[in-house]
Amino acid sequence: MHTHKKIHGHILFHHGAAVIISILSLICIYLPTIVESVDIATDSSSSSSTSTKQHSKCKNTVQYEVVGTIPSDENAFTQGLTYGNGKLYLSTGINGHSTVREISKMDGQTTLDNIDLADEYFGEGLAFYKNKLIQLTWKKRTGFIYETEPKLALIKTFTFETTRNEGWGITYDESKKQFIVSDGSEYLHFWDEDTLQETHKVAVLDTMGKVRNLNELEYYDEDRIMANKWYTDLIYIINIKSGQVEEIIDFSTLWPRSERGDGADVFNGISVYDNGEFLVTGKLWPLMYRIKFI
Ligand SMILES: [Ca+2]
Repeated sequence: MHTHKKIHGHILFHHGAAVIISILSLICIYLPTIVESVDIATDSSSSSSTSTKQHSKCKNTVQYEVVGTIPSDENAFTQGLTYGNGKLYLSTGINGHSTVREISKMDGQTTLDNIDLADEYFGEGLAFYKNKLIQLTWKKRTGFIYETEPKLALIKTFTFETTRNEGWGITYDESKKQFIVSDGSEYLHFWDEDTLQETHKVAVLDTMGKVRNLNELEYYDEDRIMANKWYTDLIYIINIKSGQVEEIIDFSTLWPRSERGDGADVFNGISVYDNGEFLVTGKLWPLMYRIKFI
């Protein structure tokens, strides 16, 4: 679920560890029971989401380091983060607060351009492609396409269907001229770039079975995407042909939950950035983190 936190006014905790270089090894990740207990996928065709099973992944190959931070708007309920043509774009959620905006790539608190969504829409995933942006909304089966030059402007409204008929994350796969869409179910949905129609969908599986609640997405390479898993501090690297989870990267020490206070919501938001870096952040977080995989 996306709405259990309200927009907050202030975060009390100083982000003291932000500039410390952090190198984390991925060993085997065992999610605590509490993480699985909040899994909200409701597809009654499977009971896999309701167990207290432990996920494990032991490839032990992906590490990251924090190479810097960028201030972020701590009132932004980050649902989509994307980068293109040297510009950084953000989609925010919550009815009445949803936006698509260009933010300064040096200071995410500075909004350079902004469009408010109508109150009925809850903004979700966002992806840059061909100097345009595509934005999903959560439950209205509605998406928007914007031109980005010379400024943000709505050029198309479209409707869509997914397994759960929700919009969560979206990313663009230029190599195949397609969008990849998550909706909280275990499926990745593949949409033709031009028609915005689904061409196929692929179930995401790890060693324990179906993986649900994949939230913000980011293209990784021709074979793989990255996904925040909702309500965890994990990023999954997923093979888009097989649906297999190839890696799970643990970001739980990036900004530990014990330091976040009541204002900040969950880890969410991934985007490519300059110089082979990625940006990661969370909903209502005061910082974005520049990271490199090593
Ligand atoms: Ca993204």
